[in-house]
Amino acid sequence: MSVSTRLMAAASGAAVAALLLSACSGTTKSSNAAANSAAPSGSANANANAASKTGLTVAYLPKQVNNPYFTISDTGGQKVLQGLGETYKEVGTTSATDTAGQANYVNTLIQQQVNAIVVSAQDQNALCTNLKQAMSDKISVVTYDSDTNADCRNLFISQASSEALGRTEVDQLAGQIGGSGQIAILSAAQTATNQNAWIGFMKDELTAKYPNIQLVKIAYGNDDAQTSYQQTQGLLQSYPNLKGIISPTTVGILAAAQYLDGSSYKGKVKLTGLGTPNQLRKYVKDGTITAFELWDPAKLGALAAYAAVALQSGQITGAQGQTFKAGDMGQYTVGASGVVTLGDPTVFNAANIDQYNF
Ligand code: RAM
Repeated sequence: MSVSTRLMAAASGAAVAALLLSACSGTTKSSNAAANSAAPSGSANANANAASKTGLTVAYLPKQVNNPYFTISDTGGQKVLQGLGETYKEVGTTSATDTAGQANYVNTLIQQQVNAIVVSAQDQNALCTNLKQAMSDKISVVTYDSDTNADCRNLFISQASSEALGRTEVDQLAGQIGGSGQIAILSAAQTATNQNAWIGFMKDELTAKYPNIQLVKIAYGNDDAQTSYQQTQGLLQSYPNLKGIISPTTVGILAAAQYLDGSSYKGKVKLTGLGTPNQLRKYVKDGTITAFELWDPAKLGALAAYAAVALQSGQITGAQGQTFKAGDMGQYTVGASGVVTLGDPTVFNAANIDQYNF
């Protein structure tokens, strides 16, 4: 089923089942040298049948630690790691725009000689020097959720195709506003690799398919609830004819929903984007939001954990075509540029949202 077909089905409320595409602080390690000895990340040779190592320390460094989305994703990673006999830890900044802070955390993890770093980058370039140092120290570097430049990590665990996410969000909103009028985007941080990739495809989709829709502004709420709320308010004040907002961030869409819900724009200005079902259920039920989408963050964190262990165990090195097992999630293949894709996102609406609990 094509992306546009899927979205038309979503807009009409029909064929919901067809949309449910399968997506669906620890301690410092003590035996780094032993754990690293047979698993040179980045080398050409992988042994898919090598035994998985135990006793590894895998550190998660999300964009920000106080964001419920990352609590879900990292808890997913923690469960996998504990089940495999590894040690999990999570560190990170409370702000999603503290790139210097994120780089400092990488340095600390290098000093602690963790075996792997799983990181959602606040900025595509800012961590590169530090992450390259980590890799040269034989620490496996797995980006998840938000990538760095490809040469700064071993693998990127991507939540879904960036192109599909960007285009489907535009198609969602276009269907809801009747294909014409002014729209805005409420994003996260201006440097966020993932949001910027999605926005690039949103622009493409608008140009290709919707000549009567004008993107009047991209606002940045920095994945901060208050800033996102104020930016939403500002959009409505500056553009009184605004028909809709796309917010491709769980923090942004929640803040925008809260603002719209308490305003005279509720139900009139359409809102879609990426959010968690538990945070947005109320707004779907009261008519503030018709439909939005997301992947299961816990599965994203879990897949990153399996990938980190596979790298450290020498089962993969990050080269295209290599495969690794991800427990009951099945087998995954490394794609071009070291990207492993989790799957297709799910579109949530009034008909299916109660089936999800995250
Ligand atoms: C926020 C973050 C994260 C993004 C989700 C959709 O929690 O910006 O990086 O993937 O939204």
